[in-house]
Amino acid sequence: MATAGNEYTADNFRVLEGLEPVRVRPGMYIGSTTSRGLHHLIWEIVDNSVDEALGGHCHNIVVELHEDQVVSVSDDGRGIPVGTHKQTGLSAVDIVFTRLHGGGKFGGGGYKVSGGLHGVGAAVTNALSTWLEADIRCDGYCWSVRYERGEPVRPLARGAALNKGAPTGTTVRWRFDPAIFEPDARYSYTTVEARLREKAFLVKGLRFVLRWPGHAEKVFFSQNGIADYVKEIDANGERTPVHPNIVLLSSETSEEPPQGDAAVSVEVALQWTAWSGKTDENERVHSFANVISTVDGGTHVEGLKAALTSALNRYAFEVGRLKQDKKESFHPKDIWEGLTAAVSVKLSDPQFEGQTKNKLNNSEARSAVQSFVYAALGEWLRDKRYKKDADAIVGRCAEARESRLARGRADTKRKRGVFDESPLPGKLDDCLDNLPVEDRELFIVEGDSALGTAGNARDKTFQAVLPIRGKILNVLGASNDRVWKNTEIESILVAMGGKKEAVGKRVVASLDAKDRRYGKIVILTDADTDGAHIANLLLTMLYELFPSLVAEGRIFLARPPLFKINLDAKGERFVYAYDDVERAQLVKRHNRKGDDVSRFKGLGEMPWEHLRSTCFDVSSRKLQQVAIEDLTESAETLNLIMGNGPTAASRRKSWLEEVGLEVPA
Ligand code: TSJ
Repeated sequence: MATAGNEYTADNFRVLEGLEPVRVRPGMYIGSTTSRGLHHLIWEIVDNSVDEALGGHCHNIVVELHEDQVVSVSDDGRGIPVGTHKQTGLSAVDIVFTRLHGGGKFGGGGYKVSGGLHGVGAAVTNALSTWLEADIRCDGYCWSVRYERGEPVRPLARGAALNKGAPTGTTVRWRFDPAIFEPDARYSYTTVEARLREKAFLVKGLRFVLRWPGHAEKVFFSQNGIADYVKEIDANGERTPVHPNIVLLSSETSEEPPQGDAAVSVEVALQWTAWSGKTDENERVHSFANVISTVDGGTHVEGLKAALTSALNRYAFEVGRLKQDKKESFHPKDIWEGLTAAVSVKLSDPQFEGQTKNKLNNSEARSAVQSFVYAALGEWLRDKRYKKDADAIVGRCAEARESRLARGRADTKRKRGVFDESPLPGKLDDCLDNLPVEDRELFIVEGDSALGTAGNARDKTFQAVLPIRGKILNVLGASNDRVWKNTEIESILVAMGGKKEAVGKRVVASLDAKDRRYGKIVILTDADTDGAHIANLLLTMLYELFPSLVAEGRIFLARPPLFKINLDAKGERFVYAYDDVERAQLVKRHNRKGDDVSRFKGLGEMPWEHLRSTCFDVSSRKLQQVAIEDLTESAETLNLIMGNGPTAASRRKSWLEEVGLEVPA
């Protein structure tokens, strides 16, 4: 994607580091020295050719396994530049193969959009190979170079002249160093095949050829890009589409790269399928950033989820499938349930986070996907040609919604004996199961309407959400019988992994450490007086039922802000205020006017981005740990605070102030 006037020459390569660190710590660069790590040697080289293809300069890539585990990758691109770098006297080729961060991806010039782990790929493959050779066909000649264990042994040399009209391109061959890898590390046909297939779907018009001993030559080429990909995932998963036309939305309108720093190109393919009896959503939403698979999703997937929810809700209202006046709406779950999707973004500076760098972190990707998909899907749904598809899609979401509601009703209505093994409450929007209990968090949120916002704001990998309706029972003073008839208390108990136990004639809650389902319990209520009261009742209930959780410091209060004060006209810079006093102070301090302030009505109406950063995102939120002193030593004193009587009001006030809640009127 080098543009005119932005000539890409050897001088654009910046020189940083040598290769010793790669041989000393290969795991840092390729993840591991098992077969899995071995494949990185291929990916790093192939990604260079894919980048060339993304720029529109290459259309064919051949990957071949030869005798003795030698691999070659060949493309018909422009050829790695063979000129010499003025300052260092090194050829661009040497820099690509012997310097970390020496690729064209760094330091200006070169590609706007680029894949590859860190842009150090070719050097890493070279460092971990007993030998590596490159042939470069460009500038009328075939040039070649050879390295051994990363060191140049045959500097770049001009060879035979190319025939007139002969294609340009690059071929790289290497033998991995057995001293680096585990003794049984081997390349796998199926692994390479799957990767090339995936890449072909992501770069329309790019053709891969795979040659592998014992297998027929295979070609990967996709006419319809990720729409074909989605079709194939469903075919393999034996799922039945509920509409014939796959939704394909693409923001790429021309071959030209998008302009501007934050330009993000977005391509999305969507297909809803019938209920398969499984909720395997992780398998079904595939995401990519710069043609790199982001297995753990990230901002682009969050943007997609938010956009689908709002676009489909809006359309369902328009066509009368949901009744707005009855407060009917799709929960993100309803839309996700039957969905197979691929989302592919291309952006100029992808940030990957997490241990395995499999999650996209750029916030501009979230907003780009969200606004593009919201608009484009809205248009698609209203397009007469897709009327039948649109109806089927909304019908599928409505079906998911109805069955979710039915499950919820069945759950709360079911008359259960006190000692039944209770299934998890239907209202619980649980987190994924694969983390230690200590890392899991349960958010008890006020009101079903907050569920949607909280559902978007949380990180599903470790944050579960349980909505609680209305005023919760004040357990102090309530009879044992009444406590256990309360369905909200019951759901909290069950969600947390607790059980009911008979002690004499009373029923008490028990929560064995081994049954516990969450390490932290967070109470999240509206930032108003009602919310404070509900938080208060919940705390009392938790302390009464599970005193040890308070003692262990596992209970927290989240504080959603009440106001957002814009610091510029667009509201891109802003501060939060948590009460009227703070609002007034901040408005004054920042020299703002009253109309720079917006008030969040309740959790349900708050844009989820704000809820995320203040209450869910561990890097920015401020939770308040509830200490036992806050709750006083015993339920007796608590009773004083919660109960009636002459001093109750003032005690309640001082306690609430201490734990940072607003005082209920
Ligand atoms: F990994 C690798 F670097 F060794 C490698 C690079 C391996 C393979 C198989 C291909 C490639 C590669 C590099 N193919 N195509 C390119 N293109 C460039 O490096 C290139 C060519 C021309 C210009 C220009 O602006 O004129 C810029 C670049 C980055």
